[in-house]
Amino acid sequence: KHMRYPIFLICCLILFGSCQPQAQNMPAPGIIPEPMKIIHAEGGLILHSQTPITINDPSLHFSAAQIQKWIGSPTIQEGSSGKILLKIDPSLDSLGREGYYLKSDREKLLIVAPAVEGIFYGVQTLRQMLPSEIENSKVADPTIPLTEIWDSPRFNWRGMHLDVSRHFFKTDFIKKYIDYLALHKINTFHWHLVDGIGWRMEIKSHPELTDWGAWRIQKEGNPWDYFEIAKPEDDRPKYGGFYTQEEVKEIIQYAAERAITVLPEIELPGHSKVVMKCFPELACLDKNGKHYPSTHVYCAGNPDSYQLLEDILAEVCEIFPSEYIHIGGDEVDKKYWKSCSKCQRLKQKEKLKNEHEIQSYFVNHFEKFLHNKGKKLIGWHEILEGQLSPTATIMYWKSDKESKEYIQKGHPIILTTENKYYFNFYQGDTPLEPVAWGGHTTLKDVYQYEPIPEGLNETELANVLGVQANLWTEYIDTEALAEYMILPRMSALAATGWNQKEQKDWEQFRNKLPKLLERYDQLGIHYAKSAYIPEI
Ligand code: TNX
Repeated sequence: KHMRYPIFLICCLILFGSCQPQAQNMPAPGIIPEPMKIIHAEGGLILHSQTPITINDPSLHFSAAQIQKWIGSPTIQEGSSGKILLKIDPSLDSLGREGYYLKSDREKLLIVAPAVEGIFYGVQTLRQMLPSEIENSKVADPTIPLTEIWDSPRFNWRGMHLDVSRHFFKTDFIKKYIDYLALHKINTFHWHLVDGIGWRMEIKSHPELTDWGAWRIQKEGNPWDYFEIAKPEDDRPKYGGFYTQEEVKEIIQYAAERAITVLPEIELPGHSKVVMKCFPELACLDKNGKHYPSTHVYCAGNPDSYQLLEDILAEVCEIFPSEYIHIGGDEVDKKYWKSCSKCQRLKQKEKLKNEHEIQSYFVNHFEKFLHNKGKKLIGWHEILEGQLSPTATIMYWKSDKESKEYIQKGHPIILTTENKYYFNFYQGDTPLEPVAWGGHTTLKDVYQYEPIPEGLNETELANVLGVQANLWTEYIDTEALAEYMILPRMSALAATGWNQKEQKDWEQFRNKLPKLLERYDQLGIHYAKSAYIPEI
């Protein structure tokens, strides 16, 4: 009779055990970009929705709130131990500000990093370990694989650009765009706010800039044809928009929470057609001493050009906390300077040898100006023509074939190599794709591109700050099309920005991608399905 009790007990235990949720074995997490080192163990950890999230520093609140949203934890509390713990620990300094350590065992989940950025990236890794449904709605008690991860990026600069000048994209979309960057651990959003016929940022000292530059005459037809600048007094239907300074601050804050720096670009001295419409007296003088009616270049011999740009940049520096300000500097048509008496006088006075040196004079003026405001200057690589200050940073945008030559010029450099990182290029079979500008760069081309050429010495290698892709929007007039052009190619850029050269593996990446695409589906992203052909 006594024997019955143990049997009864065992039965109870078995029954109780089967009521308890048991974590299943989980497949390897398949994270993009692949973490630096990952050890995958058998089994899984259930993240119970009743479990509070513990943080050891108030700056981690945003990351904790993301997890809370995904799994529905009731509270975020401060402390230094817990079943879901985010912890800043300066002793992990060797991982760098963006590095982190993540461990999930049968008991708990720990993400520890030397800085808030690393914690954010640890949480983005966790995100990809959770079911993709979390992107849409809370998933109670999800199971994550048991893993140990040590992670840290290859490049400090992992950028993504968006041209909002050719077509305006609303604040809500800019936030979505920033969300996409965050998911891929991209840390810089290059906001191309100004170009030929578009001026998108409110400048309080010169409201004319947006009065003219934010609007064009509404037109049916091809997106690249919406080129008629609307005069402020024109009462035909207008197309466009601009960001108020309040909205700009909101975007900067939104990005900062996601470990993203916003780099503003104000184009000078070229690509400024609408500025010349708005301030015709800043155009160069023709042979007859009259201002050119239609140029896109500031007159370098007119002190008012410098004054206007200083007023603008002063406001930009005030608002943007970024270390750098981008001043454009690409594709300046110097023929206007050549024929302009004011520019020629400047050339003589400053003993400038040619028009390239006028360009450097112009750029160096603003480098000093920015420097006095505590900022560093970035320009497209054309600013190297002439005598440039050695502290200026270059964004290189020509083909990968010549990038070595530019890296060796000795300036800090970011590679946005046109034939690999222009996401306005076609990505699939041309006849089947929406009309695009430029060449053809597939997902595989982006992934397999190694941005550092062979044969550089240590100093030259140290010049390379990192990589960035650009989205020029002459042909891209809708949010859906912008998403289509950047995704999934941005996941391949992210891999190059994050992973060491030896770690990259196309087969592995290709096999992991469908999981990320599921996440895009949950997020409702209009990504290019055509870009992913499993067998290629
Ligand atoms: C050149 S690339 C530009 C952009 C255009 C792009 C495509 C670069 C620095 N400048 O202003 O959008 O070509 O047309």
